Amino acid sequence: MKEFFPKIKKVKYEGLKSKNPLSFKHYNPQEKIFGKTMEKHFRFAVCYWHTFKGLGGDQFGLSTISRSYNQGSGPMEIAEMTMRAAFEFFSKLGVKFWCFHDRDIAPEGNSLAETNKNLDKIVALAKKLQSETGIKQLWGTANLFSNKRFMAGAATNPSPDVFAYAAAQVKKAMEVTKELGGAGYVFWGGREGYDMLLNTDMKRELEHLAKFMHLAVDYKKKIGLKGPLYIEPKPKEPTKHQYDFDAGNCFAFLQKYDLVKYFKLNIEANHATLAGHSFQHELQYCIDNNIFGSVDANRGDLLLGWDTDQFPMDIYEAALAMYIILNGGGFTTGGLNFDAHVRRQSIAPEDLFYAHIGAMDTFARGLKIAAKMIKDGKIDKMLKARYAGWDKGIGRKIEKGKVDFNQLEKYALKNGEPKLQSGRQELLENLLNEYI
Ligand code: XLS
Ligand code: NI
Ligand code: NI
Repeated sequence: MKEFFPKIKKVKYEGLKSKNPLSFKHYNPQEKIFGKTMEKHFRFAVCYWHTFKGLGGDQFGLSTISRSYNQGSGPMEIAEMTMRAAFEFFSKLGVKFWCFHDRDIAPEGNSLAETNKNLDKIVALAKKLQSETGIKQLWGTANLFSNKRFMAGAATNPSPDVFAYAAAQVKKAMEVTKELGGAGYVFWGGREGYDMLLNTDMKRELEHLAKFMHLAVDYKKKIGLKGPLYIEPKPKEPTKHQYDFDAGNCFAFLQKYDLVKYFKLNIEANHATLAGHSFQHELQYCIDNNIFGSVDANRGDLLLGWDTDQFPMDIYEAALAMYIILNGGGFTTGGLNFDAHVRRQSIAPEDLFYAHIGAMDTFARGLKIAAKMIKDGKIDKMLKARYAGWDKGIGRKIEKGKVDFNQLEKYALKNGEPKLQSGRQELLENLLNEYI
């Protein structure tokens, strides 16, 4: 069998002493943390679009990267070679999951029927490779944003014909996900948003979006697709105002349209920061509201204002994220998908490995640091102490709904000025640095 990464052998855990850049220094899949292997903690996934279809193009220039699997006599041959290259990559890297959009893996034909046929052919190959390698699909999704037919949205398009086309595409993508045993299904509302309100009936568009989601729920039940549906929030890009702005905004939408029980969220780090939140904020918000599902791990750039989708190499960020995820009970059906691409100057095939190895090691360190933070318990103790007033006396009465404004006024008049307590931010930052 032809190898697409002939210079790369299976990447192994070699520990800190190793000088081999193609080895893990921290990610040891079988090492247990809190009784669970690292492999199970993370459920790492490689994304197909950036890793195999991203070739370094940007708004100012075309591709910089050429891959051996991207040269062939036609789009179907390229699709097949890319799929084989992808499974070679997953196996050598040692990840157990992958994620893809329908259009990443197979080209569009001249009609929807032909497109579906192309997809079926490649899915059959993917299924075979999955069963040969034991690698599974973390989630499936449909690309409802690249083709020009979706320029004004998919489910929120002013035209019902586009809505119908998008529905047909999602129907098929859900069938494919079922066929491959995917553990979930993602909706990222690529073009679901608007650029100006003078040409947009926002209320109607959001109602259509809800309708679309209900139809998806019905179809999921009908075909017995397992795992949750996920919404992936993002505040802007490609549209100026995306409807799934952030976790809070998605939760309001899900509640208003009676969809909460079918959906969880897929939180992407770079989308969180674009929305003016931290990655941790979005994770905590989801956990607190029981809508935490999966993660698209990446990072943005402080100096750039767009979705740079860089590999997550920041140990602080990874530690804080893992602290929240661990405290929240960890992943169940979801996992950690690297929605990230190598920079356009990183043109060598081995750069794909360096990127993923570095990111997996970063998260492994994050996990170990988070486990130390939890075991030590100092941070949690300080947090609890800060709210201790609510466990007794007047605090307890308020929480239990036992007092009204009159009684609270009486209490305030009698007790006078509340005693202040320090928030201890610097001390906490020092503590965090100690764990790191
Ligand atoms: C784009 C999104 C996209 C989703 C899947 O910004 O992150 O890649 O994860 O459609
Ligand atoms: Ni994403
Ligand atoms: Ni993104």
